[in-house]
Amino acid sequence: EEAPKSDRIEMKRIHTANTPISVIKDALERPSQKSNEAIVELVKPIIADVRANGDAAVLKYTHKFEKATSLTSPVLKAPFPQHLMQLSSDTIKAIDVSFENIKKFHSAQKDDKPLVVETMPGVVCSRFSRPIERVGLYIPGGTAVLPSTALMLGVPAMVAGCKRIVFASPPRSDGSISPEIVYAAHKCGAESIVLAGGAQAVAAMAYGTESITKVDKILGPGNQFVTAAKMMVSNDTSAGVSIDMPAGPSEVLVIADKKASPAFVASDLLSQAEHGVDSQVILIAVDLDDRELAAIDEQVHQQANALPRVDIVRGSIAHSVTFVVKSIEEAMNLSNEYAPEHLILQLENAEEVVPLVQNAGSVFIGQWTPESVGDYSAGVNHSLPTYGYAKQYSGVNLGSFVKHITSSNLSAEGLRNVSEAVMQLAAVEGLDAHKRAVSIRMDIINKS
Ligand code: HSO
Ligand code: ZN
Repeated sequence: EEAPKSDRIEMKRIHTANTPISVIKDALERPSQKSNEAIVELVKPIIADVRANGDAAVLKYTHKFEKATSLTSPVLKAPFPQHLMQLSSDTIKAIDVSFENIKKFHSAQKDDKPLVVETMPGVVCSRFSRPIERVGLYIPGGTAVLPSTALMLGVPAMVAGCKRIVFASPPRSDGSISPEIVYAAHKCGAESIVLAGGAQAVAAMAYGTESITKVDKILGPGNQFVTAAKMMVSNDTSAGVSIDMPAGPSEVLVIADKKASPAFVASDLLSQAEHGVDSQVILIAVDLDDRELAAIDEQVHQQANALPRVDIVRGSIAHSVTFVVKSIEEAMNLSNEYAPEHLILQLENAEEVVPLVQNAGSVFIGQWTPESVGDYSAGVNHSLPTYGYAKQYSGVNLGSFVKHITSSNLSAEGLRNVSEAVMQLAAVEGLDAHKRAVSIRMDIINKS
């Protein structure tokens, strides 16, 4: 049965060949976010309250926002009781398989051998990494529970060797936390789970409370309150805390050619569209004709209507768009300009196109690689830059949990070799003590 026209779940379509650049640029804009200032005004007093009143303030906000009025402690400490991680064996298996793959891929990113370079004879520079000691990992609540996000943050923290791993996630109204998240936290060696969400959770981890560990870095996606709070605490030098990256709504860009299966293409678009009404999905169709485009539209409509989250999809599809372009090069130019969080290449020669990728969080290559595999189990991380930040940020990776320390080690010969350069530059800068620290040693070396 044909749905009435107005109920059609359909992306708008733009043929780039007969469309002004300004219209194309507009269509590539992200849906606008609520004004940042309004959010900051809401978040500020919450952060101040948690900072001043610790556990009591955190609990107060959890009672208020999560309606978890029975909760008497804002934190669940390890070892987590078995009855809080009761799961079906299928779910345990799924988490275990994903855990192992994520662990394998992130372990391969280790650089625990120091990098050593002799820049001049006797001048040895080196760089070595150390884990960030205490990390706070935020797992959003909201319309879907996301134990996969707990793995994407917890596994690299564990692999990196972070000493203290703290999770935070808003509890359900009965005060409990989903057993999948508790199990993931257990597998990653977390010391505790903060039972709070929003700005209050971020503030608690940034400053610490009587029962919540102060951390050195806070990672993880969240709504605009979480993002605003992360930005604010990372700007407060007295907190001494850093963050991963600004997070926005999820997005995918699919590039498809004539050979791509309309059903596959639609399923990929919808898997991102179901995340939230503010999600954005973009299709770039390379040289498809009207009949081929209609086949994809039809699949989007049919598959969307069969989804439990069809109402969310309706919202996100409303601000999503199909571009019809003439060539792969044109498609890649648009994609690089948009800098998608996820880029799916449903192209016959997908692998050959990868060198043209300049800006993207994570790439899914060929028809057998739906984004879902990366969201859960392939091993790559799903915590990725959104909102165009793929132009300058990497997704979460092992490096997000370590820092690098450099060292220099000079012999007398090395100091001799570099001394003139140092003393001359110190003189240019008028910093005599710097110069003397070299000359005082050179006097000794020259005497011997
Ligand atoms: N695609 C989401 C991650 C996710 N998907 C979690 C399912 N669960 C943002 O990259
Ligand atoms: Zn997803």
